[in-house]
Amino acid sequence: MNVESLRNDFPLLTRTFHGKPLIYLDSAATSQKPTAVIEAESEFYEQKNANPHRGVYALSEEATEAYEGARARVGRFLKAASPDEVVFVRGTTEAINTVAFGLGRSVLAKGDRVVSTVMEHHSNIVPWHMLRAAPGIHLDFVGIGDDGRLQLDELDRLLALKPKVVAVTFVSNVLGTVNPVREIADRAHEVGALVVVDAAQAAPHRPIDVGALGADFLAFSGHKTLGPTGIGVLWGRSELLEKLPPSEGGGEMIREVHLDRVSYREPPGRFEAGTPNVAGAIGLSVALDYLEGVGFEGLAAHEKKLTRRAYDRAMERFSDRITMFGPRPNGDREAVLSFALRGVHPHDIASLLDAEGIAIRSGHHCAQPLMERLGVPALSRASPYLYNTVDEIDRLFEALAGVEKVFAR
Ligand code: C6P
Repeated sequence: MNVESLRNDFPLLTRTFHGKPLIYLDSAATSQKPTAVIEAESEFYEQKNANPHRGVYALSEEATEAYEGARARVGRFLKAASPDEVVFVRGTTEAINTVAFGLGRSVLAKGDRVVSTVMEHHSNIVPWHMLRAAPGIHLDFVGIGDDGRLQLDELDRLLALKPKVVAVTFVSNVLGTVNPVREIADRAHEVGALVVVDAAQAAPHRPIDVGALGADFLAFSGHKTLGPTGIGVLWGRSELLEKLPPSEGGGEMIREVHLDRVSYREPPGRFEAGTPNVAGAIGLSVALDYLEGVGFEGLAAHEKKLTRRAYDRAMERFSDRITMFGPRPNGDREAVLSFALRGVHPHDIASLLDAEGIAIRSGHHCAQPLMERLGVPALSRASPYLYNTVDEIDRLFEALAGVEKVFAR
């Protein structure tokens, strides 16, 4: 993987802020986009724009073909049994809401249990929370150990209560922990639970094989995976999607509408009410081409190197004045680097780094239960990706040393 030449594919990385070249370290929030993705979106609008599935004229048929081609591309990315298992949605949030509310109106009844974990993003907690009111489910959470990994013995204890659903993130957006999804799915299936996997932070970094993972439903967002905003994917096993009631009603998702009754199309159309984000779907398919063209093996090696460098620099410069969260750098983890610097609030860190052209995120990272578990109000988070260099990691830690000095005065 040649990072220097690959950076030329990302026009935004040439920007400067406050007179300094941008060092973008917030890819877990959203990735930057390669020119190929940006051009694919504008090419759709310049050449193919029409409402898919509606017109019988040639232009609409081209739009339909491009949209369905994108679906097939995503299907191959996920190693889905069929493109019909791929539902286009706005992002991970909409995907999990679609599953939660669909199950809430079909599989789940009052008193049923759903198991999630304390390391989830709010989008894999709040929809389930909402089902506490109706149909009236119980929600249980698997905790984490001090090593930032799920306590699987606790999962076993909760599985003994026979939950109907286990909803788990593949990779934590705060800790970088990679959860053993296959093992969790096997244990969940033994008690008959459905397994919902949040792959928002996994899809950008590792190949996904939904069958090998043992998932029943899986969600990811295009914008974290080099693709456009406003497009994401809900994948579901065919026989489960067929039984899932839609959460939204409207155009194109129906088979027949009468004044006294309505029937729905087969999946995936049933879950795509209204005019879809065709340009976004095409952009996403090109993003996946780009990502697979780079190659996940090279990407993993590069991210490992950046993670290792960050830990080394953190220890050299700050020793026990810095706390790095999540599993140790040599284990199976992603390059999501959350940290706390003694005596400095994360928001001050992010603001002072911004003055150096460095973009990191600070806050609760939409994971308040995890912040509570870690005993912190907020954290700083640097999340490098394929276009970041070792030099940028060094500059992050140099700038952090400057921040520390400001607060030592
Ligand atoms: N995390 C972050 O900075 P949406 O917003 O729907 O594309 O993705 C939601 C989501 C779901 N699950 C996980 C694990 C996530 O990390 C995210 C988004 C961003 O960490 C924005 S809060």
